Amino acid sequence: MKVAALAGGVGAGKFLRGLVRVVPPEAVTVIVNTGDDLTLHGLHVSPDLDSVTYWLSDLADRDRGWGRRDETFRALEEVRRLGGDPWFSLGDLDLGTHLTRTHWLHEGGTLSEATDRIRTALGIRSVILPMSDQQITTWIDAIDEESGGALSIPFQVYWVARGARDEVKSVRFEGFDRARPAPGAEEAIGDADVVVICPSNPVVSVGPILAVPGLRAAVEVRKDSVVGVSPIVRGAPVAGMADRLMPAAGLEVTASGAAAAYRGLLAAWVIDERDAELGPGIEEDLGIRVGITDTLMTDDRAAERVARAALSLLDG
Ligand code: FO1
Repeated sequence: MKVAALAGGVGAGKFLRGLVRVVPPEAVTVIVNTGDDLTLHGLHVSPDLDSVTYWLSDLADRDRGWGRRDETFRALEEVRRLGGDPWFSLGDLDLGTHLTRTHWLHEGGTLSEATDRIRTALGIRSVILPMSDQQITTWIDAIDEESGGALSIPFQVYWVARGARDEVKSVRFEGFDRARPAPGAEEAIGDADVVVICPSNPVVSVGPILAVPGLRAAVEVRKDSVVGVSPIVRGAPVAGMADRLMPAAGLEVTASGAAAAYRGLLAAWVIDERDAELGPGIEEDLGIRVGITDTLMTDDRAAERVARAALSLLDG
């Protein structure tokens, strides 16, 4: 069975570790959001690509969710001592990834090529693709918490530098009109037996992927084979900031609201057992099948259970 997975960061990383216990890792192609990418200290940083890569290679820090396990931050401490502004915490091991990727990009390689070299070097057998080799940037239009004025900032400035304190008005994807899907992304979706939408933020993780010209249409034609997993449990995101961003996109912060983000793209949706009462409403509203399980992925066994629940919904 071939699987194509649309993925953001932490929730997707955890889920994918379960997925590759259910299907052979080499049968999985992961298409990852790069709308959060940023340039820091001259380095190209791809937080969601790195989260997926670190989780699949079992190098991720399970407690923090992002970055490397057994990480140190000595280089950034030095940046601070010298008067630089290390507002985004890049660990010493993580910096090795950014240095290598940036070097290959400067040599003329593409982000897909760099991503493939990194995942191969780390022994990952699944294919990991950025959504596009062209830069698409997620911008947040918000109200400045201090001045009350309008603010337009890249996603990581909103989330990390400003601690998500500003009220979000809208989310924009800059550059998508000049972007193409990464080589192999449309084919992976077209060839897959199952397309999985990972438990990621529908607005700023999966939203940018679907904004890449051609990718929404590629998923739409496969909608009878698409299953998603809710990132929302009991009205709150399991990780991240979906509660601040979904209302700005006109979505209720519930498992139903997250499903509604994919109206017309899904055959099935997995919700948490704590939200079981929402199941019939989602089935009726979206005309899809709903599966119910414990979706909290505290370890790989739990993630495997969620992956099995998702895949079994499309059986027969
Ligand atoms: N998130 C934070 O809240 N603070 C950080 O300093 C931070 C650094 C960081 C470095 C590398 C990386 O791959 C991810 C990092 N993240 C950090 C996570 C990231 O900001 C977001 O959680 C994801 O982009 C959302 O999917």
